[in-house]
Amino acid sequence: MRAARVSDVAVEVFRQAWTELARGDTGTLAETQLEPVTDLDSLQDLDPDAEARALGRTAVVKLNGGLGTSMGMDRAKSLVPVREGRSFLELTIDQVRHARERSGARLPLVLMNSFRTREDSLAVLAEHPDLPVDGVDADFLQSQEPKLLAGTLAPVQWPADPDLEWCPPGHGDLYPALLASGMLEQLRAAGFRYAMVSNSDNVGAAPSAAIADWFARSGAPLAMEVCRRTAADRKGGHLAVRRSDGQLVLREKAQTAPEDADAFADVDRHRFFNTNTLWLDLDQVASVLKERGGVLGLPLIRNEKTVDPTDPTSPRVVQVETAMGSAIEVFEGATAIEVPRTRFRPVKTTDDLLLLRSDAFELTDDARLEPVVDPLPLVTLGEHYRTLAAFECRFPHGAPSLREASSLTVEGDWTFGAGVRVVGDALLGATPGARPVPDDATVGPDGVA
Ligand code: UPG
Repeated sequence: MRAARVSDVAVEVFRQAWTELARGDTGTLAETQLEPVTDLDSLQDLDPDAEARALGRTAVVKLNGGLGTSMGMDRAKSLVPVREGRSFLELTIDQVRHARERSGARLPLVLMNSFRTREDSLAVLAEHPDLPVDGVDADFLQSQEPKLLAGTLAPVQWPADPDLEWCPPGHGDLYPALLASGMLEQLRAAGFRYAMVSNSDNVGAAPSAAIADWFARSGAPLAMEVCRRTAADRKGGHLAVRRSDGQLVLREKAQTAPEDADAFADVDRHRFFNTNTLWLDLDQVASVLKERGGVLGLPLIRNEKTVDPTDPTSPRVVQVETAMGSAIEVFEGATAIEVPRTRFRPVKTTDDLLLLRSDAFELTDDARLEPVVDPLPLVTLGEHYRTLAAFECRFPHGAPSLREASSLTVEGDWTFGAGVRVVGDALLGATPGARPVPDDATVGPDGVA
């Protein structure tokens, strides 16, 4: 097995997780233990011209350790071009720059990288010499942990590619990695009291003076940005109140017992889901982490995969992960704020990417992507478009116009020409082989017109 350098804190976190896994702990949260969350502060009620004092003490942290595996990628998803040739990471850089100009805040941009994403991402940051802030590094590295054989929970051996014996431990690693890397102390020593942490593919999570001001006034150690759930969000984790002590908790689908499946999916009862944008008070986080030796004991997520994700016949392994948002149950007094959907624009699939690249969105001067139609069309691309590479080949001229579409469903293998317009509930049916959508064609309910 390839040796890896891992901090003492990370070893301890992994040791405890392994013990729980071996005991078969499930970390289920029963509906009977929970109350719904009914009343939250809302960004809409805050003063949009809030003072920028708290933002001036805030660092922007992007979770950048994951590979875009859901889109068949083996590098950081944040490097995918989204608009006008600019990647998620470049849009983030522009957002930070704009917020600095508007507010005068120093706003360092710090990436949490994994060993697989570091080099490429730092190369992009290096192209922006105005970006670094004195005394703050551009990134810190998250830990890595052994993949475990599904039968025995022993570390897997994979001499064909020893790098594949290791994986990142999920974004819940943020806390031990902030501590072990020294980034937590570095930020505090440079005068930063708060951090806004978000997914690197969420271009909606721009720096906000109003939320920073609200968070500083709340005195809470941690706040989660949540959105109102709709029927389409039934799968995502939801916020709830723990009956025993009134603490906010996050319940993910994996933590729901089968008999509670209906309650979990009830978006009128459990009305808010986690956008995975968190605000942290670094002083309070530091004191809790130090008290607990860096081990927060976050609920485990057990992921079963094959050691080589591209080879379904390779041995089955377990990857133990934790989620950053589940720390809401650990920090006493943690809170949440309701934000509009504009702060949540995730790209989990090529369907999401096509929509963001299309004229259904406009790039604003401050590098946010705003929808120009309501509701947005529902895009469902079939299996031919699942990986980023396959998707790019089939849209060589960029996205078609989706402004006049209610939905676009593509069942067959269609390659789009230039200037294509999609209207109404458009359908491109199954095809025996590859088919073109000609330049300047209109696609509607009856296919290509
Ligand atoms: N990431 C890391 N390190 C890891 C794993 C992931 O930095 O070890 C990053 C990844 O690059 C991405 C972010 O974390 O930027 C989120 O990861 P992703 O796999 O895209 O999201 P999920 O873990 O599926 O879901 C998270 C929350 C969930 C929330 C959702 C919103 O756990 O509660 O609803 O984000 O998109």
